[in-house]
Amino acid sequence: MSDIPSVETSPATVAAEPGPFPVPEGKVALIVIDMQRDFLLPGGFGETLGNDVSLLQQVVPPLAEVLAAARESGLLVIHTREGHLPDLSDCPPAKLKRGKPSQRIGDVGPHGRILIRGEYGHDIIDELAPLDDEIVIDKPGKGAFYATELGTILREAGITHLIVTGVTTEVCVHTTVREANDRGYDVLVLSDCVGSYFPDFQRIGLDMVAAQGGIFGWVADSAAFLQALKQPVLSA
Ligand code: TIU
Repeated sequence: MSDIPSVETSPATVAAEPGPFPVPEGKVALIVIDMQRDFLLPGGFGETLGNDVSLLQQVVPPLAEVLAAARESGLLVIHTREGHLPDLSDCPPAKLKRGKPSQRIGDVGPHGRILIRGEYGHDIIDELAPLDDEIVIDKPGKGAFYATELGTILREAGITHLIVTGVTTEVCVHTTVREANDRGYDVLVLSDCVGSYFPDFQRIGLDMVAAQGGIFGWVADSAAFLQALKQPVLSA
């Protein structure tokens, strides 16, 4: 046993609901979910489902700021894209037929074949384009863990805490948050960096995460997260 006392450090914390969310050094990843042209631009998948895609634009400026700060702080940054192989072999028939969209997955739209990997519309918007060394996960489902390498990547990187952003709040963000929570991750959703085509779902979707003492995770706005990234790591 050494006589030298070990130095304990306490991580920075984000002021969040239902309580402070720790940001332990080297254990936090930023996940940016499905900020694809197909969901944000007119003529994409989101619009074919009958949605007003302009509602999602407000997410872009705060998320761009969070992305820049995460890169500067050295957080692991992971982007996801929802979509399918050109032959649709990874698209369940039920998903293909669901709803009454004006065009279906795989049909040709103004941004290429809708929700198909490799097409212009499937890729991430220019404002949030991944850097060459950042991870991009292609997922066939709404959740980022289902049928992807995300769990392995996080485990191998020693990640325990996730900052979740992207679209849409009640669909791919919620599904991913629930998947992560069941796998033992602590998850913080940034309220102004997630967006929905439905204002009521946005509000209630966020409430659902942090209700019951944080049944799925924590919620804070981007200002609180950016503030925490500036906090020094304190020695106890
Ligand atoms: N329709 C809708 O709100 N969302 C999706 O289909 N996918 C994602 O949320 N990414």
